[in-house]
Amino acid sequence: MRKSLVILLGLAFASASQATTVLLFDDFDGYADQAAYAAAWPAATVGWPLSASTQPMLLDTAKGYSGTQSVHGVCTANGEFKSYRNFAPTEATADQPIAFSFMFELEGAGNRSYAEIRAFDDTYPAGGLQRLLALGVNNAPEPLTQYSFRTYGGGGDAWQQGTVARQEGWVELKAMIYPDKVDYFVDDVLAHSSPQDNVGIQWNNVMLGSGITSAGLDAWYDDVSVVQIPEPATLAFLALGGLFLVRRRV
Ligand SMILES: [Ca+2]
Repeated sequence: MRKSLVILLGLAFASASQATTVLLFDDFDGYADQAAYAAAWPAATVGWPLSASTQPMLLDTAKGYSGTQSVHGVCTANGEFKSYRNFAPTEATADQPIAFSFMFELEGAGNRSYAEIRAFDDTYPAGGLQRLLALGVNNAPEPLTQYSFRTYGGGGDAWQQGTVARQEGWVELKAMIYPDKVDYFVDDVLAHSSPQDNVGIQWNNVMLGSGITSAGLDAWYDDVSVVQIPEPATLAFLALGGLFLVRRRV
């Protein structure tokens, strides 16, 4: 039985690693210079009512949560500093939700710095926007002391301030996307939850930076990640399947 248990645990871990799909990950430590970064994360268009962005975010060696590099940018005027990257279109299901996360550090006072995950009905910049989730800080609603979350489309509740206060240093912001809701976390503490109908929605894009004036606030981004992960119930089912196989063989 003990041997079976060891094999079972092994199968469970194997199932977990096989079932987790990395859709996008970047620690920004592999780029030799700004041009190399900009080739992977081009400038993105800033939406209504603003004009097109003229430059991507800035690669910097001043600090990194991982390694020595991250990206940032202070927007002194609308239309500055916003980067995008596309990934394979993927739907969040009940068994396999999508986790979008990144490390985030605020520097100075102000608002409107965030990263987004989006779903377009074609590959950006083509296609229409279907869903948008933003995580960071925003200048509404009051109070402006919390990390902020925007849930756009599918019955989402727009910009809201979460329950976790802004703080100095790096924090992990994460959105867990399900077919019927989005849960937002700050360092794994649930900070907000919004309903959202995501059935049939294919997520396919990440945006770094707001691209709109931040009143001097700088924000740093590192370890940007989009993964599709199996829920514990799915893992348990896979583990039971593994146990069944083991028992058949002994
Ligand atoms: Ca890094």
